[in-house]
Amino acid sequence: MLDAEKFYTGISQGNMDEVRRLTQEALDRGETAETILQEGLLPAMDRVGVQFKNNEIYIPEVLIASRAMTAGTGILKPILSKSNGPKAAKIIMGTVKGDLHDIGKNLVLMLMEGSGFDVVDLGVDVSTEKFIEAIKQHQPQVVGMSALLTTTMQEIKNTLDTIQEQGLRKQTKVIIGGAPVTEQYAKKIGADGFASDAASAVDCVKGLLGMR
Ligand code: B12
Repeated sequence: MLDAEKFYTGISQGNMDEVRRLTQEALDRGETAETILQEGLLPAMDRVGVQFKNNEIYIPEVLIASRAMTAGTGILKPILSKSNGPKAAKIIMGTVKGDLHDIGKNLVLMLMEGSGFDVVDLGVDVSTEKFIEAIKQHQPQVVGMSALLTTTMQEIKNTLDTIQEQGLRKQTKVIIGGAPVTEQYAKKIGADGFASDAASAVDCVKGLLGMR
């Protein structure tokens, strides 16, 4: 059993060493990386998110909590992104312009990599121009865009429209996600796929590429 409370304490206090230790200890006990993520790290970050929303904590606390979260996911990365066999397809992904949130995007990329995809991480605050340039350079089968702010969601549409205008949609499927993004929004702007979490994102891409 995972002690979710300990993960919460470590993350909320920004204690990177403690979160690394708890993560490693759970792995050593035989817990799977998925369980540690779903029952330890993610619920802790959710609680931090609620406190942030309620103005009980502020940006500096959220920032140190997200660093501690990343310390934990860093331990899981080699496991989540380990895959055998040939690369399935190429996927590039970035967080849209004006948006610096990357924990969710990074998780999606880790699981994609672990499912055999060749991944290219464009980072955060990625402009439409940078997405277009990267599509031309890498020729990916899938482009992923992440947005965590209602104010930056519009950037997804702007970039999608430009990808369309430049005739790059024929070769590239576009999937989108992030806390404020919904299936309905994805449909409205004409994206090929949406997923609310990293595991569903892998399923969504496999479906789009006819791999299921
Ligand atoms: C951590 C955090 C931060 C950190 C980010 C650190 C980092 N390296 O990412 C810091 C402190 C920098 C930050 C800053 C800000 N933040 Co902030 N932040 C959060 C917080 C608490 C957690 C986000 C997170 O990492 N969640 C965990 C991950 C795993 O979940 P996720 O991102 O949703 O990703 C999953 C899915 O959405 C999906 N997914 C994600 N991307 C993609 C992409 C694709 C293609 C697919 C298919 C799926 C997918 O899969 C992921 C894995 O399961 C949220 C609260 C919340 N509950 O979301 C607020 C939140 C997103 N932030 C918020 C705000 C307002 C801000 C600031 C504007 C605050 C300010 N006043 O300055 C700034 C903006 C900075 C900027 N320009 O981006 C608001 C947004 C409100 C809104 N609706 O617009 C939130 C919702 C908090 C709140 N309730 O008020 N933040």
